[in-house]
Amino acid sequence: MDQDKAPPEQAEIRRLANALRGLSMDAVEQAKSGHPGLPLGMADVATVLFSRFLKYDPADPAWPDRDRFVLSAGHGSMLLYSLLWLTGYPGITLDNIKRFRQVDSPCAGHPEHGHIPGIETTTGPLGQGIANAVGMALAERILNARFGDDLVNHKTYVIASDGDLMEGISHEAIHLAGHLKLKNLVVLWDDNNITIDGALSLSETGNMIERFEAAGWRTTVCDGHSAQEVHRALNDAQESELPVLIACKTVIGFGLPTRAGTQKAHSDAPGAEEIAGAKKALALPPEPFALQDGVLDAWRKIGTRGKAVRDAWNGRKAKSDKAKDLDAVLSGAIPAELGKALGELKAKLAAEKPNAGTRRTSEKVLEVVNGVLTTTVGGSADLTPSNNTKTKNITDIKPDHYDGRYVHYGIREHGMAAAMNGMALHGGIIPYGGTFLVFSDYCRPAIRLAAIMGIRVVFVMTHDSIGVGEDGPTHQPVEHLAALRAIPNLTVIRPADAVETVEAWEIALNHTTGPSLLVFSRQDVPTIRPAGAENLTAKGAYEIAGAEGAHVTLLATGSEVSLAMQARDLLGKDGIAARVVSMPCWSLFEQLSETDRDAVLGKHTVKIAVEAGVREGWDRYIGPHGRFVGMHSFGASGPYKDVYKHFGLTPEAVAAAAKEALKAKN
Ligand SMILES: Cc1ncc(C[n+]2csc(CCOP(=O)(O)OP(=O)(O)O)c2C)c(N)n1
Ligand SMILES: [Mg+2]
Repeated sequence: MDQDKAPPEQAEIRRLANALRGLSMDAVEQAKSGHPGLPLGMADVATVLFSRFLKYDPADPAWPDRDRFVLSAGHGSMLLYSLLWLTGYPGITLDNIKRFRQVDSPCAGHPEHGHIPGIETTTGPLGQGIANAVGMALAERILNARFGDDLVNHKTYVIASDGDLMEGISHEAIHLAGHLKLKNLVVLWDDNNITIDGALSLSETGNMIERFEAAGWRTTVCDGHSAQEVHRALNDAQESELPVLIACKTVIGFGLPTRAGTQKAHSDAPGAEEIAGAKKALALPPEPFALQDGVLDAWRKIGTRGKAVRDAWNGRKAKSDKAKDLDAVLSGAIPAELGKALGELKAKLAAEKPNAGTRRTSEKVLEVVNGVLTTTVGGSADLTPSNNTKTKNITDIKPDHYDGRYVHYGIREHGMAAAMNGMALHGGIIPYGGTFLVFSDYCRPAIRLAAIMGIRVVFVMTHDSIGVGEDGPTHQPVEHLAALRAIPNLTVIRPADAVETVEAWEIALNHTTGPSLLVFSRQDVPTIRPAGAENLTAKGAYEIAGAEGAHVTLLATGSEVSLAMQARDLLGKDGIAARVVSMPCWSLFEQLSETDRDAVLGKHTVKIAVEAGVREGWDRYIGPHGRFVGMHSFGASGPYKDVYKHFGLTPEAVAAAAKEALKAKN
């Protein structure tokens, strides 16, 4: 913020920073676990940032035009908790800090979004935070293009450690940010030359500065313990046309008498002697959690410096004719109009009965979605024509041109998924992005974090089985559905046909407390579901074809529902009444009452599950007398119909399994 152009006094910054240091080391000591090294090392940098540059107001932590601060190196969580408490954020007390890392404290081992206002994202898995920040910075540019500098103009600051920048995801994130020229992104690298195993030289010889420059960043180096140098670097970053890396040369565990500068400072309680020595050196009171006189007041005053800026923003917003639109966009609300439009599409598709890959129907749905909503931002990790994620009514986002709604993420699945998380966290955007289901493994850590955080992100995963065909086992997911269903709070939906595809999108867009992962087929599937206003996919599972006096229930998902329908016909010809249950979403099904679940599953029938994936999870539904027809190995290369036959995924095999199960039971 420009009222703070004058460089700060070293002594004043150090005094403030030492409060962060004192709280951090005492909390770790008390918990007998945690990571003191980063908070002690980066305290001076963080103090300059929070006292001179960062735009925030603890009185309104969710103020939309605030700068975002991401502690990518989440192990240094005590730095963030100390900053939040000292600057006066609600939702955190000194008592919480004293109970750092205890189950009743919001001050968890690593920062968790939602625990305390001001924790912009959940970090800890190294590299995720910096990639989230790329998404936040991109979201800011997109909204800036729409609402202008008066309403949207803020920065995203990141503290990243050596580990953050060594992780592969950082490569994807850094290059994406450089390519897109995200000038409002500033990374403060804790350049301390230490990781857990010891000196960085054990595992790294590359030149980080050159690496960032090669990716299109502006770089600078500063002494992370010099208030003036940090101030100069941050000041220079303000008007950059490129994303900025500031290498902050620091001493890990700054102040600890014997551990400073060594890997011993990274984690663990330093012990009474180290702490006593550090407190003496830093002129801190010896008692645990005690602060120097006047320091809390000074920090609280710092916490009020954003108020005037926020007031000015509120003033501009009050006068703006875009205010209403901005509020609507930031609310994340889905207009009722969408339900109507999707209902019409559903009726149309049910009447037309397309024989098409669900990925193709998904594009049709998206065409409607992107026409009604203005907040969806799509993308793909270089599989746009295969994922069918780009619709004709949206245009590309390009460097310096952020008024589009489609991101070419490049072949960067992990970076894409984490950037989508960042966009969702920023607010004002509903991100969706695609790749092949088999490469969900490349996104998995970010998907998991989206689920932990409970944010609305839509992962589009096409080419969902051996139905991929000729590309062979490397491209044919078999274990992925099971692996993704195992992630708590992730809504995995594998629609059977065009009608369920519409319903799946409707669920995903309206689901605001967690990510959804939509699984679409490459190969054509017939439309089975008749028209009907009710979203049956939202039940998780339902009877799609009944049978009078059924002895057998065929449970299937996705493309195997039509296979089960054919098996049902075969069984019918042999006088065996079989019903078919489509199970597009297990986690939604689990939310039904036991009675409803029993009714859908057909409690007294023999159950046969059919899915072109591994068996894991299905036993819960088929019970001891059931059979599973699916994959028991990786797939194979060949035309997809031949591959299905090769692995015994045929209507005949399903019918035979049903007969065998019936015989064994009777
Ligand atoms: C993806 C991931 N791998 C491993 C870890 C465990 N871990 C935590 S910090 C760290 C590296 C420590 O070095 P650095 O990032 O430089 O942090 P510093 O010790 O300087 O604070 C590791 C391997 C992790 N948190 N995330
Ligand atoms: Mg380090």
